[in-house]
Amino acid sequence: MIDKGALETLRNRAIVILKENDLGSSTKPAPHLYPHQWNWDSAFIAIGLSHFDEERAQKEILSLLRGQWSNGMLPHIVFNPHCVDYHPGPAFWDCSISPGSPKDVQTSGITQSPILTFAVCQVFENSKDKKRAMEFLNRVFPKLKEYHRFFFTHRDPKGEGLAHIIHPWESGLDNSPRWDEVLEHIKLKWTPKYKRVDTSIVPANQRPTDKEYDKYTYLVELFRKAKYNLDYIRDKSSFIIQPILFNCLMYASLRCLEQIGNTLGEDISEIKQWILKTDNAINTKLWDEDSGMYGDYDLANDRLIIKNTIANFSPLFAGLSSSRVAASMKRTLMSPTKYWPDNGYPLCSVSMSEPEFNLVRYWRGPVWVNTNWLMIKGLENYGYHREADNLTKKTIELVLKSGFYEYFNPYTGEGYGASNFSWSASLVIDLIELYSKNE
Ligand code: 9WN
Repeated sequence: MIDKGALETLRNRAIVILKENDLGSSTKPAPHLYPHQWNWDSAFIAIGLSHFDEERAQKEILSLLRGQWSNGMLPHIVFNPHCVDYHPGPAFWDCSISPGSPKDVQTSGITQSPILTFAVCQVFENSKDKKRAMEFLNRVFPKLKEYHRFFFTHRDPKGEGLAHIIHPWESGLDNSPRWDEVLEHIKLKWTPKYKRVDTSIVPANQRPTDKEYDKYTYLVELFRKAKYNLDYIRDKSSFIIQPILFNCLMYASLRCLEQIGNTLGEDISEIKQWILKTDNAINTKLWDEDSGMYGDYDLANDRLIIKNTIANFSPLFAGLSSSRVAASMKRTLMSPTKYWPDNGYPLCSVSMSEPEFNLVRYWRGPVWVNTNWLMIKGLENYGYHREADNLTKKTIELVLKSGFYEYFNPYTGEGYGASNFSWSASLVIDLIELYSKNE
């Protein structure tokens, strides 16, 4: 059992970090490395904020919604006008060339894994002032519905119930080995011109490689040339993927959108149809019976990508797997040769059994607090309370030992990437709440 005093000190420290990273109505993910507002970060951050400042949690979400495009898309970054040294910044994205971009705020031209509506539900549930929270729901519901409609209208041209992404940054798991082969196949028709800022803040061996950054930047240049026209991009680009994690978060968010609609007495028939379609598609198109694993569908090359990484287990979070499959996923997550190293810290972001497994490099092996949090919720969904408690405890112990880092070495617990990372702070607040209830 973790000492109560230690938990309280940790919680207070987490609150201080969120206050230090507060930009007024949004929170930067980290002091230097990420000086703007990010989409799924703000969703995770709002969940933590809702435990001690529900008004500020609502503000976080409203701030992100300011960046909504006319087609419903919520961008992956809403830029902070006071910060100029980030690549790629607003001038590089140059989103004003698209008639659909918002006029009064600058944003990136892509989206990110959709956990926002799930976060809105959590913020509502945790609120004490229900009258104010109902007003908040009323205000955000139409925007959230447009946001979800965007995926079905613009990211699912064949009406399969699965959304596709057009850039690794949209996944949030940027340099995951899941897309190595797809990126390898992208031949650069010109050399992208840019200067990396990230590797002057964080050691280069903890970040994506220059080769990967060339591809990331090249894709942004391609989108800019296409004036962010999604039909054109789908036609010209070879990075068009239907990821399991993205779609599971979308599904969980849709369930919450349905719940919000019910609470407000809104018509939810369209939302119900979206839910049904996505549920079927995840368990057919993204499931591989031979390997017993979920995967990402590579639309450009018409094949299912099977790689043993943490994303595969996101159907637990969405509650989309049968209990047989959930039991097998739980065993894999607990395995000391895959995700839960003996005498180390769970969960590796890539299975130790994969050749690409790396202890330090970003999304290629290190432990992340947000993916642990997703898995804790997923294990809870299937009644694996003991395992969920154990993972909660291990995650809190990791942060107690090393601090609120962005990611951690699964063998030693050493912290990597940005320090004082906002979602590590906010989700630890949520986990402490859970842990204290269960003890
Ligand atoms: C690019 C902000 C974001 C997270 C992503 C994480 C990282 C950016 C980067 O930081 O991505 O969007 O510069 O590497 O991969 O999940 O949202 O914390």
